[in-house]
Amino acid sequence: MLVTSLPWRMESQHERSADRYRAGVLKYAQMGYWDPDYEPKETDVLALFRITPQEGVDPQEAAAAVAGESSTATWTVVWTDRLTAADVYRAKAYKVEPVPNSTEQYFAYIAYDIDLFEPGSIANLTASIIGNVFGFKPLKALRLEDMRFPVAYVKTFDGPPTGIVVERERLDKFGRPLLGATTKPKLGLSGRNYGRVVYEALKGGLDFTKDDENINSQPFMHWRDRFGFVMEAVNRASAASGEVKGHYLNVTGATMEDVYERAEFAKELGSVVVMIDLVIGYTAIQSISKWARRNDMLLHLHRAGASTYTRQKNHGISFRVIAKWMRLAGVDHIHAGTVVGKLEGDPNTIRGFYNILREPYNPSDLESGLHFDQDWAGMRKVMPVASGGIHAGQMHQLLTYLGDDVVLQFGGGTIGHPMGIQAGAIANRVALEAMVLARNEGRDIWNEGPDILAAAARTCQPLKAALDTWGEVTFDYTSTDTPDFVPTPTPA
Ligand code: RUB
Repeated sequence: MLVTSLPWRMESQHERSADRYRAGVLKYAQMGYWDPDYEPKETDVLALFRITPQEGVDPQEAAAAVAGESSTATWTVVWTDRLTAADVYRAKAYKVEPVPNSTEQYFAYIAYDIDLFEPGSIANLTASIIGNVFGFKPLKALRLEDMRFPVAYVKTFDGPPTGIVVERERLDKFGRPLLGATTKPKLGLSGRNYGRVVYEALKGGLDFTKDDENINSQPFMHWRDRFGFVMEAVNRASAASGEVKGHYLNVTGATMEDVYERAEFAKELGSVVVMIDLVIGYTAIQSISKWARRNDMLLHLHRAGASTYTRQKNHGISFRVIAKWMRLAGVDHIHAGTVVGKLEGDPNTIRGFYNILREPYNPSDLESGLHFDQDWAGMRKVMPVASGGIHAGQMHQLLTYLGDDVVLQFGGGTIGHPMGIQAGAIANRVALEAMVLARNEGRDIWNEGPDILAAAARTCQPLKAALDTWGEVTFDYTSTDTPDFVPTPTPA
């Protein structure tokens, strides 16, 4: 028996057993990937998976397999484990429990030693945690529900280049949500017409306008044309209103060279913000984040593509994990849901996302889907962006659900206004200011919201027209991505 005085080389029971390293196939649990006695260390990275084992597969073995395949294991015993600190490097599934109200799903808790991960690299983290394991045959489905990052690991990332506090200082805007609009139609406008839309929306009272996720450099409008006309519009609207304004110039491109070239041009033109799409990938996001930090630029992230793997509860990755990765990777804005708009958004689940982005510390809170305590160790905060099918008539709900540190972004709800784009922006600004004032005066905006809006509309024709057009529009569908732990209502 190999004995050494170094604790990391202490041999476990698994290693001591004569059969452990005999060539052939062992269960993952027997290889040491299931350890119900393991107590996670403060420095461990923790992951919670929702596993759906195939019929006849024991849940603990399935959890062990996930731990194995997302850390050091393969399907058969390899003697080369013994050349490593295998007991340390082996991830440990340490708890498995049935998912409430489900007969076939289980929550599997897995601990990973911090040394398994390259410091400051989302690409490296994800290559382990979501690398191979999602295609593993003994599982019908697998979802990464949540992660806990130890402070020692959090500190290896720079986080958001700007953060909420500094963003507000740069913009000189406090005490209310920021307002934005996505330029519509999504595709097809020429540079000059695009600039007109931006000018009207900003002049009417919005703080930001935004490129859509799929606007890059198409034949109808090359990126340089767009950037030039947009910045002319931003500058004119700022001069006319006396406010700092911005337009998220989407610098997404086919290569990193394109991304940098576009970002540099945005900077030369004096933009305060650039935008990227999630689809550019984690390494590209971290690269442009470092660029944004060096250049005092806000970095807006549109989560294009995320719903393909975040929405369904049985397989994929919860958006709460993407939100954590993106805070570490370092973005200043991220789309995180509206609750009331056209896109997926259970109120409790969205609250969890917003807390991840905005709080210095997240205590575990099962009702909002937060399974672990997460200490952000002073990392800057990300401004969530609420966007997708929202309009002025929902202002009381938006303010109640989402609070002040958020960008409320009305695309169709600005540009589709019957009196024009500027009127659409005025309607949103007046609705917001009326609602913030009412809240600050102590009124119950949840219940009195429609009256507060109606009163403001009596002296604001654009708001009246917005309410007449969209006031009744709702998107009442059952949410897909809901928390598993919600309180049982107590009978009265
Ligand atoms: C907004 C829009 C955005 C979505 C993306 O347009 O289409 O791309 O916000 O979704 P509109 P999410 O305001 O006209 O609906 O923000 O949830 O990622």
